[in-house]
Amino acid sequence: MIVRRRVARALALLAAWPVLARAHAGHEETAWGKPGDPKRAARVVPIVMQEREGRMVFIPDSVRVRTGEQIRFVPRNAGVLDHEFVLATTEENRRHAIEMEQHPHMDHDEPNAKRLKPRGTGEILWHFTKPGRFEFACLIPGHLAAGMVGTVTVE
Ligand SMILES: [Cu+2]
Repeated sequence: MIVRRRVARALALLAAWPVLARAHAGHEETAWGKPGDPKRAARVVPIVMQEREGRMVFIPDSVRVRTGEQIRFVPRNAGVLDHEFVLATTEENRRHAIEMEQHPHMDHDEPNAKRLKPRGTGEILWHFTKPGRFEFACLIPGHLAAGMVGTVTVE
């Protein structure tokens, strides 16, 4: 009985963390699409992350996509600090950024998010199933404000 009660309490705690659950997209469909299928074709979009002239940037900082298209983002950290690439809605990323203020060393390695050390390269394979305006951002405290945000326009 006690064990069962403990399990119930653990499940209740998990349910109390919807912010984390939403921020870390699993394999389910989200408002901005879903993890891609590696067996299907994907367009490769390289993204460089770096510090530049007192700012922090993504190059390019805007990407256009057709609805239904799969994109293989290849973020590469060309800077001297850790950076991350988090693909989501603007609302989701702002909520997640607040979480990051409390846990700045969260090590993202999710279908929609990758944290990279200097000279590191990663891959985010994403299937954009709905039109809309989404974004990729670096949620390490201070980086978004320094300029690390880009847009994905799905038409
Ligand atoms: Cu960064």
